Amino acid sequence: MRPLKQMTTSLYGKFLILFLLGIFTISCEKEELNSTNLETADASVKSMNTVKITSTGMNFDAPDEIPQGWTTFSYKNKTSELHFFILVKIPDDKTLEEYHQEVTVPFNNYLKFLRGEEIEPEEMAIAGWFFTEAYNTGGSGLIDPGKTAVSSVNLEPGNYIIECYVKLPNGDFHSLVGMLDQMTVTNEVSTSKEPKADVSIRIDGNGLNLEDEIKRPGLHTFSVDFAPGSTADVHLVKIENPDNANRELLKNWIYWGNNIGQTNEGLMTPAPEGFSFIGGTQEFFDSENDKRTYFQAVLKPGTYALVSEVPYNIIDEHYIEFTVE
Ligand SMILES: [Cu+2]
Repeated sequence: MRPLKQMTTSLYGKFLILFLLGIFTISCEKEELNSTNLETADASVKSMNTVKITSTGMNFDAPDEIPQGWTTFSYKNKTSELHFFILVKIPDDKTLEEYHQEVTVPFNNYLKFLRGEEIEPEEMAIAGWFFTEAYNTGGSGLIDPGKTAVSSVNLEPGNYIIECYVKLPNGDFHSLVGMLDQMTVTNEVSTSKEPKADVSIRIDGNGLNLEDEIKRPGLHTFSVDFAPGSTADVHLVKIENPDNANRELLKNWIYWGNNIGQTNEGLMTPAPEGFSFIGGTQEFFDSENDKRTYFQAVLKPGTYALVSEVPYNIIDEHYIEFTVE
């Protein structure tokens, strides 16, 4: 969920549609690789400083409190559906219930409105504080059922929401039906160190830039630098049959606001076939400073794409393929 300040600092925030309609004014340090056959870093991160998050259904099982500083999240998707998690830093006095009632429910109603349902304006009035006082601070990329996504972020003390907004086949956000949790980052300082990367990605006004060649299979740690104001994230996708794959299906599906009300609506499951989602990182938004996150993945020989959740009209600047030999 992208706050207004992101939209005002970027011409194409993830929530540009909301802005245009203007109806919301009311408002790892130590990893072990068990097997080179692993598609992701499943079970590869065994560190005392790793924070585990697990989904067993439409839920998040996460700690209530973690220390501040560098944190590596191991997000295990033990469901039969595709998910991700995003961390949203919210004001200290806001509760999980308030976020649900004042952000998740009206946002979900807004989607229904865009699909042509009759919704009263007050039913889709997202709270103003969400646009001015909440911002995204990392999380995982999309991760397939049975897989684990590993991502790292440097967190400040505060009040955080954990959320997934993939959509059910009926159009409802996963966050509406339980994929919403709250976590406090305390003043205690994590002993974790910043990860070391072997692949660098940068996201800026030119899009998604891959700054290193990736050729060898095995475990890789990706750093992702976000230029000030950047709202694009990174998802790592394996293209199972590169000669036949329909990339257009993926490029249309990857953004929540694409094709609303149509059969190929963005982020609505099932995802297009032929693509395996194996992690990545959500963006860390800052209007003034560069921010960096990390993610890990185990690559096998094959063709992969790095792609951001951005509207279709700018997807080509946010889409890069590479081949592991
Ligand atoms: Cu989900």
